[in-house]
Amino acid sequence: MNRLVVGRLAIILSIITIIFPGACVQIQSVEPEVALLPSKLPARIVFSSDRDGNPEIYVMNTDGTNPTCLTNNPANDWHPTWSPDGTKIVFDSDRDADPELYVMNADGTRQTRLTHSLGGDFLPAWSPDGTSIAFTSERDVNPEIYVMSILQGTPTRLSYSPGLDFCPAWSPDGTRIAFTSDRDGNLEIYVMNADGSRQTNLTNFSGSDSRPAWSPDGNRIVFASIRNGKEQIYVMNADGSNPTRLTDSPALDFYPAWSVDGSKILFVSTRDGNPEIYIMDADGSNETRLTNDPGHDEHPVWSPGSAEAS
Ligand SMILES: [Ca+2]
Ligand SMILES: [Ca+2]
Ligand SMILES: [Ca+2]
Ligand SMILES: [Ca+2]
Repeated sequence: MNRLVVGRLAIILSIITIIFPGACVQIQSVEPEVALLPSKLPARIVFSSDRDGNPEIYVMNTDGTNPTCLTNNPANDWHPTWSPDGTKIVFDSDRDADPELYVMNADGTRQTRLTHSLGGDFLPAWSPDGTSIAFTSERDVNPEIYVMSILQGTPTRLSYSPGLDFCPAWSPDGTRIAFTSDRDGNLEIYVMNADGSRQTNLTNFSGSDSRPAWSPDGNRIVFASIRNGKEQIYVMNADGSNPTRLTDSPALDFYPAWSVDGSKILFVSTRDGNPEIYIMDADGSNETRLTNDPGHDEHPVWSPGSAEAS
């Protein structure tokens, strides 16, 4: 499914380039409302699903029960993730023409647009200290990684490669950002300092490697890779060493994400006919399906602050 993201980026890139050459950028500042204390809220999984006709943002309990729709918009509402205190969800939506970032309370109220760029803005990731949101944008034509201050709303461009640069993921200490880039010929996992310096690749395989996510202790990165013929879930040390395959399904496995205590990994798989969300132990054992509907259930992210299922 990372390939679908890339395809989507490429398609929108073409459209934006044709319609909005030299597109200007205007950013709306955001009220700083994120508390930095650990969440006392029960653990939830946020995800996107088109089970009701078009992509919307949902939350469910960590055992898959009580799925609840938070958005109700004919547009594509995608790529949700949590604020560090679990009280807010940031996501992207094309409800106002091209994809922009939006934030809402964790119950779906107060949906507020964050970006006003004429290029698509995608795949947000909230910094661990709550002050910034990293994201992917086509505002400068080519997909690049940006980081935007919550206080000032001013984005800073972090990548400058002619290839695809997307899917930023913060290290738990906030000092580094992992991301995906094809700057060296095919999709690899890269890491950089949070200011964009020292961009280096962690993977170097001919197949696509994408969608990095740091373990809560910062020691490992889980990712999706096609290095063995079909997309599966892998984990490696944070320095790129010891890549290890975790899933071996007959279908595609992608979009991995850690539980807040690092003991579990969420992922999406098509093994049962359409994209569903699964959970497994961090060593790849005990794979369990959490969703069961004909729609595309994707982008699962575990809420911060609580390890217990509600
Ligand atoms: Ca929608
Ligand atoms: Ca680029
Ligand atoms: Ca690769
Ligand atoms: Ca499904």
